[in-house]
Amino acid sequence: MEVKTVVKTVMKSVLKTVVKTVGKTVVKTVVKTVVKTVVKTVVKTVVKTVVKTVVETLVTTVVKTVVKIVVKAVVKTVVKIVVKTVVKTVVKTVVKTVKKIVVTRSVFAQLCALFCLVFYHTYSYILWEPGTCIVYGDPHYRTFDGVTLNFQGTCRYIMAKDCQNDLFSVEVQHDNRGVGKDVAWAQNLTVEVAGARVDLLQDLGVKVNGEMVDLPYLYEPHILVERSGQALLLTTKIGLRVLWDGQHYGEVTVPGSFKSRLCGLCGNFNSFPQDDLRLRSGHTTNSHATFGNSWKASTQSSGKCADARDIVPCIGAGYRAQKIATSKCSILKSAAFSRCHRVVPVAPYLASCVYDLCVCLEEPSCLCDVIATYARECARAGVKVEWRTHDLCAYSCDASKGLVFDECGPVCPQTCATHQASRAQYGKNITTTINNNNNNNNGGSSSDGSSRVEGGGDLVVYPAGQTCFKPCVAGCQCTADKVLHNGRCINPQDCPLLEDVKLV
Ligand SMILES: [Ca+2]
Repeated sequence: MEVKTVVKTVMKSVLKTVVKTVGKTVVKTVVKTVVKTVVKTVVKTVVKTVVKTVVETLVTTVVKTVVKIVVKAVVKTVVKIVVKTVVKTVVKTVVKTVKKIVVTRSVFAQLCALFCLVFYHTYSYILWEPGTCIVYGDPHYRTFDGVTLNFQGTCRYIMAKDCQNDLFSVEVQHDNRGVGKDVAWAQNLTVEVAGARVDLLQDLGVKVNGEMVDLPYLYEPHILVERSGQALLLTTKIGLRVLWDGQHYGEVTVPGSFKSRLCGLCGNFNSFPQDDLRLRSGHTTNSHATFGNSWKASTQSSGKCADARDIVPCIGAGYRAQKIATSKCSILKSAAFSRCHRVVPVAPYLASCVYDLCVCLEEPSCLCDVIATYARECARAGVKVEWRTHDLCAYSCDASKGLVFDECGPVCPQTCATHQASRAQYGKNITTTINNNNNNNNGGSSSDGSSRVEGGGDLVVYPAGQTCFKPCVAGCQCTADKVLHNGRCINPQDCPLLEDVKLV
């Protein structure tokens, strides 16, 4: 029992020791292995992760930086190139386009101007639009193309002339009327046409080829000179018409067929005002005096004639005179003329008015002449202005003869002849043989067609209004129900029977 127990105990102890030792070794080995494995794995994993992370980060950063730098450089270069190219292209294109536009516009403008020129001239020529040049005051000219000219020469000048075919010429004599030595007025007109020389003189006298004549006067068959209101009216077969008021105002009207054919103080009638101050030599000038001097007529009444010079009368007249002149002329800007301001610019007439009054402040006719001229231009443009008053340029008409003042009466008033002609055939030209026995012209104051006609020829008269292209003239007229006969207004039924009326 004892041995068994001892053996058992020994065995138990041996076993315990063996198990303990084996277990210890196994555990040690296992633990060692496990730890080793774990550590190895952990280290491997950690190292791998760390290395991976480091490498990854490194690579990423490097790549990123490199890419960033490269991209930046590329972008910078690309942008630089693009901007440079774009700017260059844009500038080039803009310059090219602008050049093209400028050239195109220039060409277009030239083509347009050429077209307008051709169109304008064609238009003007087709319409045969007549042109009128006037002279008034001391003296001012408004040329066919609308330029206002102040010219104080005291000689004889070519006012208007057909310089291409020499069909007519109108000369104007200036004189200074004893008012200052540097100023002048139109004194008379001389018309040469169809081989005749007609002088339209002061106070409405008329000379034909040097001889005084009575009115109406027919120079067969080309020229008719007659009284028209308070003026002389010369009409010609070629369409030239000259009106002269016997004092200071004259107008020359020509048909459009004379366009660009004229020369003289009235300009060249080519529809361009810019070239109106053309000297006889062909050059243009800005000096009114130089221009006027170049158009002296070949024959001068006093043999020789001094050149005029450009003057500004208001400078010499002084401040007070200038102030009064401006004040008196302001009537042109008054309400009486307001309707006309829109159709006839008042500025040139206002300037002419002040200019004239600085020369002759105390002479009422100086003011009246300019205002009347402006009113006449208004009437021509279709605006009738009643501007005269009892105190301002009053006009007296002989009421005992039935005459009344009309600011805008007919240029060719109704007479016995025109009345009879109108009744014969309204609207057609007629020829009336004048009764030479009915010669009762009281000093040329009648234009009724019943007066003597030099040469005994037929006097061409017209139904009223048919050939009087001018809108109206200021003067003493008959009332609408009367006709003019021998300077008096009579009832049409009281007219003497004209001998013969026949159609042309
Ligand atoms: Ca011109």
